[in-house]
Amino acid sequence: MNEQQRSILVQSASRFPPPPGVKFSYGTAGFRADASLLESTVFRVGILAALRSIQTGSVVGLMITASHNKVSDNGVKVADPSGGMLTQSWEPFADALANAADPHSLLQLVDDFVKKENITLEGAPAAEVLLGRDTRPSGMSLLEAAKQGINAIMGASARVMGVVTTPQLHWMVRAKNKGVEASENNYFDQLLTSFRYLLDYIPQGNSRNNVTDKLIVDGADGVGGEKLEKLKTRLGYLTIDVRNYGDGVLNEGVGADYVQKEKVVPRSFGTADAGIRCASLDGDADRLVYFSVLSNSNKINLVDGDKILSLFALFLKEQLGILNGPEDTKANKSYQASLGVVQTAYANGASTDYLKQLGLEIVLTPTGVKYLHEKAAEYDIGIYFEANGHGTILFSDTFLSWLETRNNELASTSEGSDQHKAALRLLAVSKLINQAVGDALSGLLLVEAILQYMGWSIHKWNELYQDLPSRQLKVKVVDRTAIITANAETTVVRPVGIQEAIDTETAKYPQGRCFIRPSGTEDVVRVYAEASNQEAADNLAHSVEWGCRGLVSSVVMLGNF
Ligand code: G16
Repeated sequence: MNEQQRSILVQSASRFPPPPGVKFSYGTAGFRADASLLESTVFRVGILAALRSIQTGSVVGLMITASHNKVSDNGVKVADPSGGMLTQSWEPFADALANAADPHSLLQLVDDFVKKENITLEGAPAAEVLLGRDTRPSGMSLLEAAKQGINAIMGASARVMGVVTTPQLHWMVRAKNKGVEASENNYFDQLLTSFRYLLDYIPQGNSRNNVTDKLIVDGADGVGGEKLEKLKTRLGYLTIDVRNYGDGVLNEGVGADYVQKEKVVPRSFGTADAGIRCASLDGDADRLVYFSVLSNSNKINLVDGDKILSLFALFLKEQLGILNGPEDTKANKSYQASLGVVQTAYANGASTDYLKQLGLEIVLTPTGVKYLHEKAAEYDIGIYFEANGHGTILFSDTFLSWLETRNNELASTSEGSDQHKAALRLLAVSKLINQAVGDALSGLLLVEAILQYMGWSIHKWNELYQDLPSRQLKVKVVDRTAIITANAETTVVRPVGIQEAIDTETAKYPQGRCFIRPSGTEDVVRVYAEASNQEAADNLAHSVEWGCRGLVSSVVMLGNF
């Protein structure tokens, strides 16, 4: 780094001193904390994003959001040139940068890092970072801090995309690096065109008349509701009633996280909505769950991420089957696409059993889209979903180029045949569903198109399998980092003794399953329990929660279990 660059860095950093006594960690989805603590962190992530853009010679993204967290929190994460999450190899640098005590230690860190990564700052091609934020009031000043961080690296510039959903920003980064204009209009166009394509290829008999065209969506009082309001005016078919799109408090008694965890109706929904298909987005619209309201209480029938995954898996498997044609002609088709499913330990046991029965390969990873996405990318078609509604479908380049060729062949030899339509549907899905990250808006349109295709109501969909009763709780402990897990978070390896205690407790319940893990987005330990009936699942979760309350640093009060 030359002297001018060094002095710009030190001067800018001195305007953003870190809050004393706070340790930041790039967790499940970037940095998250009370918004008042985040200015220095966001500024420093701006520096990191600019360096990543210079190193890769591509556009990267920086999103300011705390997604499902409460409105007073905020957060920041980086989208890599592919549109996916920041490469994990840069996370230790992000941690070190966020925790550097003063501008000179920050300068030293940057100096060491650019040498280690062979990043040449002098004469580097212009770097660009797309900046987005959700609707949190703290977002505006944090966006300014991010801009200053980016500008502190010579040759780097920020392009403000404004208030966008997290998946929109990821989509824009990916699009820009593929030479497509990164605009909201283009994003909506792509979604709408592929959605209409899918509707055009619904087999006769499975007609739209079998499914009600009405959908009610809870926008979590965040950015997703606002965007859906815009999108729906261009949909043509499907009446969407968007509720909670900005008047109330973000994520308070609303949103996908609330609905999925509490299993009750969100604000503005009630028994008058019983029987209608409903969906809920989270605060930055990267999660989606469906539900139907029960007629006699505030309870719901939840259709979670596992069921969305199952619906997608069923549809894609069927389309691949049609495309391949009858068994005896398979030899001619040369390409058997691999279809894989990725879940986490939160996946309901009944969903995993169902997917196994479909004959699918299932892989488990730790919580966090960055892990699931990486695994899903190993297949020709990789479907990943967390039970909380975060997920997407990835199509490999190899498979897509084979599919394009096959589609062209079919168009000339048997246009309009079942095989040709299956090829067209698969291509449309690959364009509709966000290839960068889980996206509630594109996921919602795909669900709607598949329900139309199947001629299914939400109730019929929900009957694919019956969830095992489960309960999720969160516990405040003294130090959640004292808990270390292994085996995709299903086993606690430290503190020693706690896993045995959980196992002993779990063994008391038929079909019992239970695990604990430290959250990467909130200062809590999460407890998940599943059992043959709701009371048993609740009891198991509560007794393990009670045991966790005894976690003091690395000392476990096993007697509490
Ligand atoms: C983020 C991640 C998800 C994860 C969720 C909860 O979601 O993107 O992969 O499931 O946090 O993580 P944890 O249990 O570690 O707090 P979001 O929607 O908040 O960005």
